[in-house]
Amino acid sequence: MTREFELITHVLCPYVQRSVIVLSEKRIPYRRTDIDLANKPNWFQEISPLGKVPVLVVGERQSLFESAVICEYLNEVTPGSLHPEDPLERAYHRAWIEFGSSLLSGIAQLYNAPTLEEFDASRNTLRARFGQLEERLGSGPYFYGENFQIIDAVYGPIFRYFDVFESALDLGILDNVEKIQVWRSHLRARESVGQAVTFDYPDRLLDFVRKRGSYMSQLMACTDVDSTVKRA
Ligand SMILES: N[C@@H](CCC(=O)N[C@@H](CS)C(=O)NCC(=O)O)C(=O)O
Repeated sequence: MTREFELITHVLCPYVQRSVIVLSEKRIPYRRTDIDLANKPNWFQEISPLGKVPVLVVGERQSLFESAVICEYLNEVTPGSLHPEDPLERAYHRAWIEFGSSLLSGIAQLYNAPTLEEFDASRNTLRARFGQLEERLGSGPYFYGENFQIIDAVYGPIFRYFDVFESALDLGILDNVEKIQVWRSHLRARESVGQAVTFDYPDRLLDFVRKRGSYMSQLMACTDVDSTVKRA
């Protein structure tokens, strides 16, 4: 493969993590450039029509945006596939990848919710959504059995939010979803998933949430002392 890849990223972005995981699973060499989303460089505005990361710069020619598109492209231009062969199965995976994006929106609603009522509503919606997902899961260890697929690259970063949040708070969102818990633990142990973030990601994420000025920020402030002890 002669193409050169550069991935434009942000340290906390779960959509970036998907692309990083696929790059890693397919052993594709690339350069990573982190940007500050609060202070986007001019060159970034030119290559990202929606002003969002990730963006994959391919050679000198073209930039791709939208993480799902980036993952599919990377999968197609390298040997082997991280998608099922059967078109219907593949479409099914794409549908549940989209579901994963809606879970990410739900997680953002949770940590941004300004009041207890809105926080509870977001929590209940997430609980119900994970319940729907649980019903679709087989015997694992991954979504599609033994083979790690793009869909696993999508859910690894979703479950990572809960690894971090649960180190500080008892959210009770994933309490009664046993198959998800098994899937989650396999994804947590997967090298590509673990290495998609920096070692200080948990602290950065907790710090980010604490500064939202949201209901969850307040909850975290209340448990700060406990969680410091718990995580020490
Ligand atoms: N649908 C997009 C979503 C990407 C996205 O929302 N990225 C966020 C960071 S996680 C972003 O760049 N937001 C722009 C901003 O914060 O200004 C994708 O899958 O790539």
